[in-house]
Amino acid sequence: MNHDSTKPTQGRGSATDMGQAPSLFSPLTVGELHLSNRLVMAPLTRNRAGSGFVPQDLNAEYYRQRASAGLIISEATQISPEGLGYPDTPGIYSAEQIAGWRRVTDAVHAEAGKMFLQLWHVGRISHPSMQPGGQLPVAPSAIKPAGQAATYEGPQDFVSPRALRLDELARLRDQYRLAAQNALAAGFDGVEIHGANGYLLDQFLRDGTNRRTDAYGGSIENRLRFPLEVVESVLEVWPPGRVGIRLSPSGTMNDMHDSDPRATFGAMVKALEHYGLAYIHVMEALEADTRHGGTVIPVSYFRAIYKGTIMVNGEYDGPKAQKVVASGDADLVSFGRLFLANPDLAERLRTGAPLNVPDPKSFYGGGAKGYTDYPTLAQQQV
Ligand code: 8OZ
Repeated sequence: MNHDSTKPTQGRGSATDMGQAPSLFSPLTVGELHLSNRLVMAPLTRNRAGSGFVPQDLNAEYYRQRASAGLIISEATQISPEGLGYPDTPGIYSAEQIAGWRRVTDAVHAEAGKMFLQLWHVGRISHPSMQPGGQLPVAPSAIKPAGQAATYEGPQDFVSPRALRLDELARLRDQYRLAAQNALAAGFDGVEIHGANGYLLDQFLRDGTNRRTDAYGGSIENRLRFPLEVVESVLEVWPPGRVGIRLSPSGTMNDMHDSDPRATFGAMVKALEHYGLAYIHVMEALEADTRHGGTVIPVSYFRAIYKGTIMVNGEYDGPKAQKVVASGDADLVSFGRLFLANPDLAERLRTGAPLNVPDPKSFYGGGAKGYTDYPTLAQQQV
């Protein structure tokens, strides 16, 4: 193993390149960044932004505590008021939000951490009560998701969204570009485009949600068009080595379906290769996806297609993460719940220390409890 190496390796640290299997705990150069290890804090919605969807000092403290991750990806952050779909998620479209995020990035950088902002538009996964002027949420096509939106008044049935007109897509691309610009002003090290979990870009990718008959629907090439245009809009602001994108090829969350996910996401990943992004972030099937009949596509399917850096996510523990990195099927592993409950997760996994158990009751909303009060090993040993 390569635990002692301090020299970053460039991009894919395959076993043959290095003469030995890469370790989860060894540094890696990812795009323009030198990461101190390959453990990433996954984006986690926590619904604790302040009024105006502005990050607070409490949020800065939460991220600061987790700065020993090789990279932190922020919670999903709406790019515009119409991108909102849940209570108290932060935004990146106002001066106050930029200033709030600046406090977060300053806190993470003071601990030598690195942090990307996740750019998010929920599309149809919203509700008129969350939308400017009570308008309908927008989506590629007017197809109502099964289920309920999480509104300020509690769960309410989803509505049929309004299909975006062709002449509106430029406005949305502008929102992504402006949000990317704001992320730069807020001091982030890069951005991750949220293309997963049934939100706007995923709604364009899959044929269960995209029934458009114009250049943005129908063939796979057409369904990829808008998400790839968004990538290009973000690349007008950031160099490719500071941009990632998250995809959920096996995901069923938010009532998602595709008639041929291997073909759809295989084509997407192949198309992304051309841009030379920092990474693609691939979610594998979760237990719930398997239960809901999702097509299980392992990350190895994408490894065979994509030459760049791959981050994998999906209920990984330490040994499983080490195994996938050593195999070369992924270069980075992101952890959600484990990072939520273990601010010093990298240290705990490296030393095989016991882990704090996450408490689902405090995942979404609330204050410091279940947010900034999970102890480090050092705090537990006092
Ligand atoms: C859980 C609750 C609300 C939102 C995602 C942004 O799945 C989310 C999310 C997760 O990507």
